Amino acid sequence: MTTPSSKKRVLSGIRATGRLHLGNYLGAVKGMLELQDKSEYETFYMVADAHAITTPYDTKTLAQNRKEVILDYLSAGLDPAKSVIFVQSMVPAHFELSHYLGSVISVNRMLHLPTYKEKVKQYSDESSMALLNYPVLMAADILAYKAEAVPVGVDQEPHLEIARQIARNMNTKFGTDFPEPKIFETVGKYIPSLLGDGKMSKSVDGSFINLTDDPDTIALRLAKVPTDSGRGESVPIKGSVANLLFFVELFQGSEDRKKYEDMYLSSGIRYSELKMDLAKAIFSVVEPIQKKRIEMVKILDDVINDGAKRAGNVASQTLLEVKQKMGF
Ligand code: AQP
Repeated sequence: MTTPSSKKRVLSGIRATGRLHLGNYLGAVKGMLELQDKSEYETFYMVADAHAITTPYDTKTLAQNRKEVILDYLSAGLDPAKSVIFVQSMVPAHFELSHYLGSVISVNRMLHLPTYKEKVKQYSDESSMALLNYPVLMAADILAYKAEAVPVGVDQEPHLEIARQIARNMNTKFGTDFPEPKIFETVGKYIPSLLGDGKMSKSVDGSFINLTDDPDTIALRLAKVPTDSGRGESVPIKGSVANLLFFVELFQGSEDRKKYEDMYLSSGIRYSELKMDLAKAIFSVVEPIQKKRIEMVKILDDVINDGAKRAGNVASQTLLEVKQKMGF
């Protein structure tokens, strides 16, 4: 098979299920930004609109969400001069490749994935074949570009393990030359929910802060974070207070965190003050992104059309190679 260019390829994507939150930004987009600036990488970043239909969705908002994610990408600093930015469904080779890749992984393996089991719990009446097939399509997304690095949050690691297994099986069975893709982690690889349990997630109300939130909204969301008396014999290591301290460290630094920990063990934390300072620190990170967003609307359609062509060229070449190797 033909080898990719001498540069290492990178693929990542975010589902078109709503506005990006701090978890998506810190866990995925920050890693995308870091890699697009390294000359040894060729970066492909998509909005995963076909993955959006694996959980209940609204046909009327899908088109809007698709554009919002690309706009969030551009405003956060993804640059079409450095990265191929595209819409997944505009590159049909992903879907055809997914079918071929599905032949080298077992149903049983998919049924036992923790990520699948969690989603089935969340959407028990609406868990579909598309949901079960999600990791195979994700493997196709990655392998279509023979990507070696995948900047995503750690919640995606079980899916990457599937992609590696599929790559190995394809190489052994059909003599393809897929690299085994590895996660590219960031400092914010796991951003916890504001509510205390689990990760920050678009589909869990009260768990997230969006990149597009204004200062009042951020303050309001933080105001709803459950707290305790602010004082105790040991600093909580899990739950919403522990998460607040994690956010303080992330946005204000470890010295501020230490200050609050000392207060917890002595005079007590006044959460209203902590939350006010934290809201300001978070807004200072998202404000420049929000300002850039207005400008980016002008180039959106060109980016989408150009990205589809550039991604399509690479993905259809891989598809052709796979089909030949598999006897089509
Ligand atoms: N809390 C998080 N911390 C770090 N990274 C995160 N990611 C998501 N949540 C966190 C990363 O963001 C990227 C996009 O994920 P996705 O498109 O699969 O969306 P998601 O994981 O489905 O995001 P949500 O918010 O949890 O959406 P819903 O609620 O719709 O399922 C991935 O790289 C992911 O790791």
